[in-house]
Amino acid sequence: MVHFTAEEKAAITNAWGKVNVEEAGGEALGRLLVVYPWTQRFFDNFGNLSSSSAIMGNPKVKAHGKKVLTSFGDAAKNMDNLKAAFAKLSELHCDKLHVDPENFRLLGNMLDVVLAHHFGKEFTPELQASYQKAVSGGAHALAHEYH
Ligand code: HNI
Repeated sequence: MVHFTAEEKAAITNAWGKVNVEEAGGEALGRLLVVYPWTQRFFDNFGNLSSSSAIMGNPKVKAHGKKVLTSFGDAAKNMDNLKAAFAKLSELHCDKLHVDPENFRLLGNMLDVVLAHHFGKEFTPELQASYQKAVSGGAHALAHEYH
């Protein structure tokens, strides 16, 4: 299980407070659908995904990205027990949605890109490393209830 030092927790929480979850969520999910187009098959009820501009401007992508990132942020308040924080969502993504957990890692990479854009020079290697740990911990926890 991932363990976070007090410094890492503080850095993550502090930086997260500056993230515009609505914007970053839509951007990260949009990028996932553009860069890894096979992930579009989970969202065939989202309407027009025919080009990168259609995807990035699609209101359903934005709304769903916000939902995903909001729940990610809520779980991040529970860094000492990500497994418990994500147990219900893990079951949902496994049993109902059948999302291959590899996709959590891909989305995490996209979030990394979005945060790097957003923070610029403030996204120091230390902060990025803390985030990567949080994202991979989250991805791991989300995959935990898979069977
Ligand atoms: Ni995910 C629904 C959280 C990654 C495909 N997802 C949700 C919901 C939350 C959520 C919250 C809404 C649940 C509800 O309605 O009760 N998803 C998360 C989190 C991550 C994640 C925290 C990773 C950080 N989901 C992914 C990925 C995919 C994905 C990587 C596919 C590539 N999720 C879905 C789909 C739905 C979904 C599909 C249902 C969408 C719909 O039709 O409403």
